[in-house]
Amino acid sequence: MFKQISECRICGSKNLSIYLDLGSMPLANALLRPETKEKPEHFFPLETMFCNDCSLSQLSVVVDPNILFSGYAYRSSISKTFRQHCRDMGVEIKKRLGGKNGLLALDIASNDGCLLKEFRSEGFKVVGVEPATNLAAIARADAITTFDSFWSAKTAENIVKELGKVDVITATNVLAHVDDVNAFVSALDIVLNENGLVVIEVPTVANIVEKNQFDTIYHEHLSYFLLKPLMTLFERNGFNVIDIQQFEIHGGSMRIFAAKKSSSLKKNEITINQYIEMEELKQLYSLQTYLKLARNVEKIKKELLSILTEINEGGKHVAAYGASAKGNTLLNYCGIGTNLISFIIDDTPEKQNCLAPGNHIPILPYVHLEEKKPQYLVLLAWNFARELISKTSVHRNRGGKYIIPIPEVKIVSSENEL
Ligand code: JHZ
Repeated sequence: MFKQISECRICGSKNLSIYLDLGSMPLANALLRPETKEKPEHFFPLETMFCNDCSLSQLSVVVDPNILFSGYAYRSSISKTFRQHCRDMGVEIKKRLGGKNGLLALDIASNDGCLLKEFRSEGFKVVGVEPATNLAAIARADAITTFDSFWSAKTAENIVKELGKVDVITATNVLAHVDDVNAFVSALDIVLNENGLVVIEVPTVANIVEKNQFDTIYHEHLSYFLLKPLMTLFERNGFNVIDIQQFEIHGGSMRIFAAKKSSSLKKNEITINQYIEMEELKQLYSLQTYLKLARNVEKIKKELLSILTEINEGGKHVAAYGASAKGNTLLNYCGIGTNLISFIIDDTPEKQNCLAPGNHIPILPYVHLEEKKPQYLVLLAWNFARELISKTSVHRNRGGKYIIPIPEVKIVSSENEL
């Protein structure tokens, strides 16, 4: 069901050092459904390693992707913030490609079609690739052509055969999920037009170390990126990284733009060099920087456990919002179960009435927040804290508070205190 990694997935180096061990964990999205909740859960080691040669952070194991992604409960379009991010991306990319209508956009791991819908509104023709059959079906119901498969050279060839080459390829929050990243990038070459653009978005490991975002470490995320190893990856496979942007989404992400080496698209040397200098300055190419994460993670665990225990002992009631994958790393690492958090609210229909993996906290629809009136809500999707606080006026107006676990445990009463 899983394999051990002994070589860096970008550069092949064996010079890898473990810097954080989160113990044995269930899969972050392996929710227990009412009909399967008696089945035994599987636990896998969760450790991060640093490549002392190319600086890529990566897990020490790879769980079979068929187990992780064939049916997938995460729907990109649940968050208004993410939908807006996709809308802005459509506008930005159209501008970069000269503002023409009718260009063909391919989205890899297109989920429920969240991003492609926005591209379509901008006048693109669109096609998605999505291995989770449940999500591909949602996109197709919205008339988005979707290939039901993992990204590979074969999928790329099928697209060329059926639709021809594409003008832009987007892949948001997927590269971190891929084991053979070299095969992933080299397959882009098959389907992209000569002057086409590749746009990749990934959360950055800089935020994990600086903002203690250890909860974004889970078995789906095999790699944790910096710009430098990404440049190595693209250059090894016929591409140049030509620009980079930074966004707050998902706790801090980078968007890189890549083009074929033969392309006439211009490289934004200044921005790229400045970004690399920033990574150097923050010592992100040094193992020592990553080793301090373990101490901070332990501190968050202690503080969160102590706050939750105190509140519960005081007779108050705690629930959570957002049955996020990262929430499950946080809860399971800290050893938090129904004794401390009685339920988790989530608006994703596929997650409701399931139990969260490992901790078995029930996941319930919004209406339970109104019925059960907890005094505290732990924001497990702290990356959407503003959106979640803003939509829970019912909780706020009766004096309910929010516990934000990351980057430090903090209790707030409103968005203004974030
Ligand atoms: P959210 C996901 O991780 C999955 P997760 C994935 N592995 C990835 O790479 C990262 O994103 C980047 C719910 N919610 O987005 C929806 C509401 O119910 O922080 C989600 O279950 N109502 C592909 O799972 C969860 O919270 C709302 O209004 O850690 C958010 O999960 C909002 C805003 C969210 O990512």
